[in-house]
Amino acid sequence: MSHEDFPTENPAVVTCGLPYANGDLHIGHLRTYVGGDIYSRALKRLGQETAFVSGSDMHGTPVAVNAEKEGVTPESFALRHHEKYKETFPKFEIEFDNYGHTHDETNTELTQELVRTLEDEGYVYKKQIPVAYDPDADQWLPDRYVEGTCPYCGEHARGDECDEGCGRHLEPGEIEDPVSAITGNPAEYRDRNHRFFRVTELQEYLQEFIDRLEGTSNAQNQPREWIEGELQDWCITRDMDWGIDYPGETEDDLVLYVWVDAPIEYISSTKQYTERAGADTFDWEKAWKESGDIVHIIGRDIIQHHTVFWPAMLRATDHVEPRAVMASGFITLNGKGFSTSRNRAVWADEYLDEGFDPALIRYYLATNGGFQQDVDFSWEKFRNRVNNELVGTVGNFLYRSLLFAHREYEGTPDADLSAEVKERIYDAIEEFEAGVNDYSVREVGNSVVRLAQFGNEYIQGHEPWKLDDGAEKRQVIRDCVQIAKAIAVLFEPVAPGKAEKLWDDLNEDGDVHAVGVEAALDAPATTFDEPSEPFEKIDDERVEELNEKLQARVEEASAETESDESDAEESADVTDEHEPVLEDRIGFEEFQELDLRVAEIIDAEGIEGADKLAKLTVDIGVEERQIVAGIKQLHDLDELPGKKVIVVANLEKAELFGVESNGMVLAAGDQADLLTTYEDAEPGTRVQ
Ligand code: B3M
Ligand code: ZN
Repeated sequence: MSHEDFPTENPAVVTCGLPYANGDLHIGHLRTYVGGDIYSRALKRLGQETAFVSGSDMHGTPVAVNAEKEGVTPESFALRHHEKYKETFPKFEIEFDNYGHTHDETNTELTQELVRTLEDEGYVYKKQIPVAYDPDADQWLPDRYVEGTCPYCGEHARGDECDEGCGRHLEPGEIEDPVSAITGNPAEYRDRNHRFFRVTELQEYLQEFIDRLEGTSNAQNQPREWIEGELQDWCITRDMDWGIDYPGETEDDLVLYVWVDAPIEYISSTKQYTERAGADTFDWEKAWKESGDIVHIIGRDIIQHHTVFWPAMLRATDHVEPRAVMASGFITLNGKGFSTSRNRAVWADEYLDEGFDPALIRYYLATNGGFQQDVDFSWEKFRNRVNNELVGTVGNFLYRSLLFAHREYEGTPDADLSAEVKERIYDAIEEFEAGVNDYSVREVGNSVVRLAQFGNEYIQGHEPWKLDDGAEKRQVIRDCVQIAKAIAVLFEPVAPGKAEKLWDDLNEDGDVHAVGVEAALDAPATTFDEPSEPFEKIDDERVEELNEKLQARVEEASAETESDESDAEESADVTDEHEPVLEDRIGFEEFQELDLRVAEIIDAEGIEGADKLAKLTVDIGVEERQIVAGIKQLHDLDELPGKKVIVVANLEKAELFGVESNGMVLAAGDQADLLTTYEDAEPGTRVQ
């Protein structure tokens, strides 16, 4: 069964993964929220009834551990961060219809109700399991309180997640060689009674579900190995004080595992929206119990929770299953991880304090790569995107055409829209709509930039400034004003404040945040004032200053934390230096032994069971080759066919994950930036 395209008759719910209320937000955190906001606004522009909801994740060890470090209660600690998030998101124009938190009454009640339903339906059983315990601290060690070795991949992992290795969710008792994160001492395993959710009983359902699931391909594909292979029942209780109490009597005073009540907040938050806005505006019960189109937007590290446990829970409690999961890649800063403890981050507050408009970072995060690709942020790249695309393409078109229209005609000249431009705007609307249906916020943004690009070519090609006043000149300017209006409508999801200002400049009535895409073709207002320049260039000195500030902060923080080993959370190197050049030189003849060729990618698909590997079919001019490359999570594989790359054609054959690799594709750096040709060398051409 495939889903009907958006817009549908159903109420849609767009959700963003709940941020743990445990620290400051940096721009890396914003990616999923910006993505979610753009996606929900785009749906609304298509006329889809939509609720955009999220909330703070208050429970669990990520909060408890940090509160303990500060010596405050988890509740006051989490509430403080919750308030801060609630205040920060709107400053980035991330406007949830409801932003709640997991510790509020709505979520506490709903969570307990759902768990009771799970019990009533026979999905819960009691089982004795070994739980890590720190005898020195006299404390149980749930989740992040214990570290050790992942039983699946052998990497260092924390209690409930193999965060440095295979990324799997780990069940209590699974981690090997457990060590207490409180005292650093080896932990003991002691037997405890816990409650389990029979996920395994839903295996068949999950197999069908995953075939129906839409969204990004990582979310559609990664879960298959979990669902088809080692599906496990899921321990839903923890030995902690902080959390939602397990409903009813339990002998051991258990709370629910944070991953039970966290996704339920998606429902609770929708319910609060209905309670505030009325069921006529949005009916949460219809959305979650009858016929909603539910779209979850998350980071790719929590795919398993959203494609296995959560749908299993929804199914067992008779709720609507997710229609799509969009899982974003990670963000790096100058090619390396963000590091909170090393102050190696661009903080959300800092960005705003620098006076940058939210539209710029929204545009950057949304369009710098496909949603599932990793994105690198640097102030240089940021400047380039802003100056080239927002200022050079979009701003340039808007300002020059509207200024001309204002000066010559005090607004829109009297002429009908040309068929050519009408057609082009229709195409832009279609591209925008296709972006939504392909779950690509990048395409939503790019549809507008391409339209602006067309606008620039159009005005440049017709040179209205050289024309005498007459039908032709009026026609060209009339067309340009229409393109500007279409940009206001279609750019609203990516740059809501800028769209509003443009709408105002165009002297349009009504609310650009409420119109549908059709408004792009409605006749523009006949008069308008002198327009403002929508975007400002960022100059090189500014970039230098920003880099210096960042560098100084990192140095300061690393001096302070030199002896602090507690930085496992986000491993990052402090310096930005590259490796020195190898000292051993090689002769030209040695170099010539490498057969480097231009190749064209014909097909690219992920290799099942391998997180990082993709199988590429490439045309190297003389023949087609199959090459395995470690780029699965770094590139949108669907976009690779047709791209030119450079391959080592005479590398020894190898076999990876049972797949033969006949050559190697060259790529630069951790992000596997693929090498390509500057002009149009044919496949098969030797690189020398
Ligand atoms: N609070 C944050 C994370 O693991 C976690 C998400 C919950 S979504 C229901 O990324
Ligand atoms: Zn692992």
